[in-house]
Amino acid sequence: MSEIRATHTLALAPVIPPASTVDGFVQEFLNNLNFRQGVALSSSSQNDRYLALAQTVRDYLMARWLEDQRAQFERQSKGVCYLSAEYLLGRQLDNNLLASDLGGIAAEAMSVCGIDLDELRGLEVEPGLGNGGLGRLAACFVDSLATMSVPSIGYGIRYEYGIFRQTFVDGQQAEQPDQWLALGSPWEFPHPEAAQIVSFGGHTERYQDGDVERTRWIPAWNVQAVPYNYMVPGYHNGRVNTLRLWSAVATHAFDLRIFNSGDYAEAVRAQTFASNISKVLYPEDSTPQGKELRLQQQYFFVAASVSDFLDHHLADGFDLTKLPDRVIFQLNDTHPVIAVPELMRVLVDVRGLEWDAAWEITRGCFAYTCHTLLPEALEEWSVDLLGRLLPRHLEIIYRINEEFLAEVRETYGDDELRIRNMSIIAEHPERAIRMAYLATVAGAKVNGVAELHSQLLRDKVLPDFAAFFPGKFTNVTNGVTPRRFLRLANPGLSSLITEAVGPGWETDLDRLQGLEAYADDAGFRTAFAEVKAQNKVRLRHELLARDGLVVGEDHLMDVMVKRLHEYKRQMLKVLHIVSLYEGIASGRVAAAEVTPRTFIFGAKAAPGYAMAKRIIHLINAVGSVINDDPRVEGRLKVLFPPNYNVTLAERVIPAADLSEQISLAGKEASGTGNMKFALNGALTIGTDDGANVEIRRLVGDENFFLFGMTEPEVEALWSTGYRPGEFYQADEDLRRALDLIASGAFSGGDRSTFEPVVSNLLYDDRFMVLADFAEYIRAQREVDAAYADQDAWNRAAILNVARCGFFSSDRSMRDYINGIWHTPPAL
Ligand code: B1H
Repeated sequence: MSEIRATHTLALAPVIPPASTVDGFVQEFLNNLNFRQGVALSSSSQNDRYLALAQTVRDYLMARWLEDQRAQFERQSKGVCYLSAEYLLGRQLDNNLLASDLGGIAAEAMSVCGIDLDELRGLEVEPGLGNGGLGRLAACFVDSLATMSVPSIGYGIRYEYGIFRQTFVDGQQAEQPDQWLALGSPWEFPHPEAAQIVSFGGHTERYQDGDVERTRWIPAWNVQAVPYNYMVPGYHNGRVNTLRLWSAVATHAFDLRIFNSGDYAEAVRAQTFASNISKVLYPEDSTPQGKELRLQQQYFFVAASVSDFLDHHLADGFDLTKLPDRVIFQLNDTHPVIAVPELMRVLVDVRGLEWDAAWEITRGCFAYTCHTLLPEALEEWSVDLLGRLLPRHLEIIYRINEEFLAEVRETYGDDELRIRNMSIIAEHPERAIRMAYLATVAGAKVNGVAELHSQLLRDKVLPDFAAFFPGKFTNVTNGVTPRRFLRLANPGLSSLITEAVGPGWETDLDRLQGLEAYADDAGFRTAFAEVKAQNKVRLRHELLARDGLVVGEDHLMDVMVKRLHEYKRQMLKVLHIVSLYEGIASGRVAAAEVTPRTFIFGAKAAPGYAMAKRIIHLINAVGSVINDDPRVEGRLKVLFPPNYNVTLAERVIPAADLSEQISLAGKEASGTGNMKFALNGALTIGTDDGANVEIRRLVGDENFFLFGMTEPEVEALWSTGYRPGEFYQADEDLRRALDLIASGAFSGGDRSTFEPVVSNLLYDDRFMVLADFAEYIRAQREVDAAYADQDAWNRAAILNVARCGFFSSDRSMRDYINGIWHTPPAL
């Protein structure tokens, strides 16, 4: 009896965080080192120390985390479930120290223990559970939601291997597995007791339930989805939200037929393959491959997430018809869209609701964000595959489509062409489910990620849907978290900003406007330039230590970092570099006349994307020739540090003078790197594409280097017939640059190495590199001229910072809340 009472009392006792003092921190750290790592300080490895430090930071956050989970459950107010197959989190230690305001105490505590905090920082392997912008956006959003105290859960997949580690072998990309979990993962909390069972395959049956006919799914196999919780601390607000990532584990319900046949090993093998589901992130950014395992991943995580929410977050006896007032599932692109038929299945088959009532609920619970316009990126699943893996879901999709098309007929009559165009089922080249259409039909709202993109989505990609669903389409321009990408990444600039506009801008980025007045203050400009110079020195040290690369001193830092894709046009940048080099090498231009520039590339190519990999090879080849040619006199450097990731971004972006955002107009949905650069005081050279449009409008034409065709001009050129060869013939600089590549100058005389790149540009050039070349070179000359006047340049850079507060992901979250989610203000 007394034992029970004791336990009961303990359960009610608040969790006490360690004392927020250096002593308190040291004590907790040593406890963790001793009792969790099982080592003494004197004999601990750096990894032990890193793990114990991480555990200590966690301990400080724990009380708030547990309290926020409890309060969120009790309040039962409307919250957000962000469904994303990717979260590109970046390192956690520094972010969590910053959010909890423990940085100072931790640094002192480590020095008391004779430990260099910087060294421990360097040990953390970032969780790279995403490909690029889409995954990083999800990470910025959960950061903002926590900072704004919005009740929300991020759901995703705990890939055992995140985005591959890139190395270069003879200048060519090689991929290594990303073993981010190998040395322990102190930021996660597994909860096997909260596992969900996720089923696949099999068939469906009808049965009578009283006088209603119902359907049941008889699956063929199951996996367990085990959740791992991650803390998402808000910035200085004591709030800790949750990111819940699912890991696949075999169920131990052996297939009895195989088991009874005596083949024990086969029975085990058949089961262990289940754990492959969360094994690896698909490394294709923008070109989904339609692989069966990928559909398994998608269904796996959304089925687990939907059930998790319904089972564990709703009060007892919750009236499911009220679900749209309780939760919104935000679909991060089409990857989680299979959640739509899954919720229908659960409501109808499991919870016994009528179809119409269930559809009413479902339509109120989802909203869809589209992140692309590239036709090849719009996911479709073959009916054959989907029917085999998820037979019940296929039936549900058919019925959704049937009823939807009946409504379309009611409006437009038997307009068969329109009906074929709007059908969720494509008929050619094979019957397939158009996931974007399914999301659009089901979603309460559909949004693009920048103004231009949302407009093209509405007018070009889904015009029939926009006409049919007036008011459904909207825009939310992307944003980035100022905590990670300004405060953490650029402490020098952060201090300057705080001195100028006072504290608090980290959570109210519009206050950067206060910098505007300082653009005309010569003292401030000098201080600003000094910060940029220091950031360049920091990058110089980093690249030397990391990769043995040498950044040019006092160079203009010209940076293009993003996934390697033809539409992003790294080739345009290469042609500019080769053109500058050709001028010097041919003796037409004196090296001394060239603005000293270091070109920095960072880019991973999808492993199966041959052209992208050739372009990587070419960049490296161009770099090794130019960097070693004495005629260049060290005035041009081409550096390509391998394995660009969030950690490297945090070093490179603050050091940049020039941000390259040069995609073909109409192709880059938004871009978010462009925002990070501008906020760190780089000027942009860019096309009228994605969020560049909004950046330029805000910073002003005179503080932005615009070039290239607009989207309507691109369309016009296509429709009149684009012949890249004509541009080649007409432009001598272009001819010289391309000819130099074709000559084998960058491949030891071998003309075949880069021939496919050159002929692709000459004879195909889908992304119109040659058409925009002349304008790009013109704009780069303007850059050189502008950079010659350092004072004016710094002024423009300061204005970029001052005018880009709009691009905080906090603002994006406010736009989602006001325009899409309608969640009540958080307490
Ligand atoms: C973006 C993707 C993407 N758009 C398929 N689409 C993927 C598509 O694994 N896949 O198959 C992975 C990623 N990623 C990016 O989203 C856009 O290209 C950027 O312009 C945008 O800024 C970013 C965030 O909205």
